[in-house]
Amino acid sequence: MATRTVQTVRAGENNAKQRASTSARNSAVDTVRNPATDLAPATPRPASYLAEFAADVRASLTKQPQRELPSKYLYDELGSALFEAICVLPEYGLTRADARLLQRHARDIVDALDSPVQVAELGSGSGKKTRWILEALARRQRTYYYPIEISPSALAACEKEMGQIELVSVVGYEKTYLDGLRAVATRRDTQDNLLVLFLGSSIGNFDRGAGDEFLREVRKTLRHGDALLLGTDLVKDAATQILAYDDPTGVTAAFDLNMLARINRELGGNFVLSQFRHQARWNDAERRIEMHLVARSLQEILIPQANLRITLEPGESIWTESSHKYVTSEIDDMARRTGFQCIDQWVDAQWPFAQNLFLAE
Ligand code: AVJ
Repeated sequence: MATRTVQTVRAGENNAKQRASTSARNSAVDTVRNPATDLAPATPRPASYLAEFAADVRASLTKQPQRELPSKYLYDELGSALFEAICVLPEYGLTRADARLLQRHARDIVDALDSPVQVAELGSGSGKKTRWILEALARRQRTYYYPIEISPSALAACEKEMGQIELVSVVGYEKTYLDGLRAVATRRDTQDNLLVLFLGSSIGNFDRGAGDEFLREVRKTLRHGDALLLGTDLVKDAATQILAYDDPTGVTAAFDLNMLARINRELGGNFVLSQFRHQARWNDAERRIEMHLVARSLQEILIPQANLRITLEPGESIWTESSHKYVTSEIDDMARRTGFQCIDQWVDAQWPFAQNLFLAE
């Protein structure tokens, strides 16, 4: 059937017409059986990727008084798979609330926008919950869907799933949020409106100031009449929030610890994972959950490919992620400060989470 299209634009590629060839790459014979390198990415990384990873690791791990690692590096192939598992944890209600709101209000959301609408998604992951929006739009027009995702495995899964929907054409961008969005914005037809999806409260990874700055950058790529659907997890009681980021089965701990394992695999690091403990902290002043990896004993860390040697004291932590939480009343202001108007908001009844529809002013 000629109604289905799936394409991929890899980092560093500009040819949007190139067909997805993930399966061909994956089936290439891998002769390396070293457990550390067996997990190397199946799709080629841009040449600059390792140098940038090394520089980021070096800069963040040497920060004082609090050492850090950038949360975007949680999402390699294993990290993305562990995140998918987090999303089905009973304690992590966020993803289900997000999906419920999309399922229930897809029609209201798309009805607020003038046809024709093309859809871009920042950090699509596997894209499962986006189906409701795409189906609602495809009922009235052929719909172009541009998932923007840095994890090749997540992007491939997303393209496969969403490419099945009648009257939906998928062009994946293996790029960072803003690079991807700029590429999509240049490609779209002049008469088309763009709906940008930023779901799952991924905005929460940014400090509040940086979040504003990011939304302003998103706004710059848009035109009047375009829209942004922003998912925001809302403040709830501290115990519920901590359990959501430190579940009893240890999936979130594995997700967090995998960042150290990734540094060992890709940069030759010597982290001993059993000597680190995952911890979730609620920071009330900043209204955010922080994930930390706490050294159980003195650790001499060597990361040759980042040209780094550090000593971690017993009890010293590496801060790996922040998840900011919001109150519904702050969202209007956030929109106004960043060049949008919040025209609608839907809140889940079971798990406090809001879907916010912003129009580009
Ligand atoms: C994908 C960034 C929204 O902060 O809730 C889940 C990531 N980290 N459990 C979040 C995450 C630990 C998630 N975001």
